[in-house]
Amino acid sequence: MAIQLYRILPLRNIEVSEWLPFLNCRSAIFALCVSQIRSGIGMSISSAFAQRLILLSTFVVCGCSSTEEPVAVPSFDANSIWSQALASLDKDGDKLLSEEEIEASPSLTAAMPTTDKDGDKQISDTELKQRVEEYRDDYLALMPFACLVVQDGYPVVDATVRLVPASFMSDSIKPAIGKTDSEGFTVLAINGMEIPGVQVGMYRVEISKRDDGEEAIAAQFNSETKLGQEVASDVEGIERDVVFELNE
Ligand SMILES: [Ca+2]
Ligand SMILES: [Ca+2]
Repeated sequence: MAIQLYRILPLRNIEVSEWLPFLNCRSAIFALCVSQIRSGIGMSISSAFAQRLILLSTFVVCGCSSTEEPVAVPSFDANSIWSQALASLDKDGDKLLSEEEIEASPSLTAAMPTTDKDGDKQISDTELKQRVEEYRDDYLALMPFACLVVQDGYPVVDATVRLVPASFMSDSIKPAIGKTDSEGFTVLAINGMEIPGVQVGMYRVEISKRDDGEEAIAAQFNSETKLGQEVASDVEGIERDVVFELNE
């Protein structure tokens, strides 16, 4: 019998009602184990309540049958990730990632506050491996991730937001995608998944919008993106909507 664990960090506009139909349709037996809930869950939760709540619950789904592959907790191989990071970023071959080398990776740049443990603006093997161990300790299959896309103070409507795993993590985690609504807001999901949520890890962010077949957003936000995002339970501000400002 397959058993999966989904620990869920709710964000604004993500309602429990969005998750329950998914879980019901794929579960012969459905058990909802609520831990660390400070008050009750209805079929929906208010925005304010969702914002205040840090760690909601553990869903245990047993006996699933579905054509959709279940989302497993990623298995991060720290040694492999470090080797791949060196191969793509360590240009001078000193087995240390310098500030200049890190600049080439928007995903690692975004993760510096949590990964650069000694604050010297460089990343050593110990630091990256420790961060990967922390991802493993999170033990999350999915984390809700919501964002706003803004340009010159206005929402960017109908833009596609992609979280693309860092090249050195592409074996461990999957890309996620979302499309902004009339408020420039979107909740991301792994490509092809109905259930919202993304995997813990480091991503570059690509934001694209087609107008008459032409890319309407500057290359520095898509094909040559400088945007990055780390997803993990201890990333500052992750429990709120992340704001991407497309100011050139
Ligand atoms: Ca180096
Ligand atoms: Ca360091």
